[in-house]
Amino acid sequence: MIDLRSDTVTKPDHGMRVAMSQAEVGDDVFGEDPTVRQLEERIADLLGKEAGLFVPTGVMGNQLALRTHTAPGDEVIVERTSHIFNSESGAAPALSGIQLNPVDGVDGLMRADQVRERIRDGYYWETPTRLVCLENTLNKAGGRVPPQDLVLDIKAVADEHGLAMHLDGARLWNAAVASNVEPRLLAEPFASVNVCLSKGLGAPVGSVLVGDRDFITRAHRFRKMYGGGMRQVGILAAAGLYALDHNFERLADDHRNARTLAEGLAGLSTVRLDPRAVETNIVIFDVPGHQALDIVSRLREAGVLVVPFGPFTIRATTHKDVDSDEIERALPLMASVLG
Ligand code: TLP
Repeated sequence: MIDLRSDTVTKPDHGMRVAMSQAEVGDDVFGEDPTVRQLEERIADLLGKEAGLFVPTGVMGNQLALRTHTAPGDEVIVERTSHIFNSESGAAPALSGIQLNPVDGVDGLMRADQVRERIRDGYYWETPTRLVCLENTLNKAGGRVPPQDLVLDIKAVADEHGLAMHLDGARLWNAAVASNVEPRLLAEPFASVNVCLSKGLGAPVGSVLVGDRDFITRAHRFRKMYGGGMRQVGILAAAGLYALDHNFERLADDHRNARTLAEGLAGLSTVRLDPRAVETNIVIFDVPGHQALDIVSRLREAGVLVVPFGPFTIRATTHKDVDSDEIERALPLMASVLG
């Protein structure tokens, strides 16, 4: 099977497992795990922020950010296709008592004037806007990297209204490699950023939420409240440190493989896809007139795993555990279903 369902399906390699087995550990609830400290400080530094907090998942990192930036009854502006709005099990209203205000962007991108129109800070009967969330890369928009000038335009509007910005940077590493921009520059406009170690970087688990020291101190309390206080978790942090050392630059291979896959798929009669839109490791394509679920199960029979991303839309994701040979092998298998 060639597994292109997600970049979350990778398995820790030998080197990563050795690093995990040798990690120095302590009880992180007592703040005594040196490997966790090292990971938190390293990622905070890479993203140009004062402090970091190791959390088990991207969802927890995002939700801690929402909880820490807001109070119950507040509103947060998001883009309609964002992960926070669509794929976090209703956590924002359930755990923070907040309302999400979704803006319809184009290819996952909101414009600054759309954000301005949604801000409510006038009458007391309105739901006060507190935060604007962006995503990089844009998962549902096929791994696109939001142009930085657009991010800065939105930041200017947020500043005018005294709003903080949070970035769901689950795949910020991919964005940095694809655009050849330092992660800290991409993180700069945001008060808080969550980055994942368990996506393209290939660690088995873990995300890190970063921000200023006061923000992280408050998020730390909510992490405990959400049941995310972990103990000798340096074993997992070690996988993250290893991933940063060994799997960061190689993301460029995943991007090349995604482009090859997209170019091959674009030539198939059933597929609608613009390969030029593939900037990172995600390939989203439409199969007009066919049910995505049906095509996904036929592709499985042919030996390729992908996921449905809409009634007529499918996502394939490249990652560390599929090399260029497997992409070349996947294409004729996919053509046997889609050609
Ligand atoms: N995304 C997963 C699925 O939930 C769709 C995937 O396979 O892409 N933000 C973004 C942009 C994400 O894509 C994801 C995971 C998360 C947050 C949540 O991360 P985890 O799964 O670690 O909670």
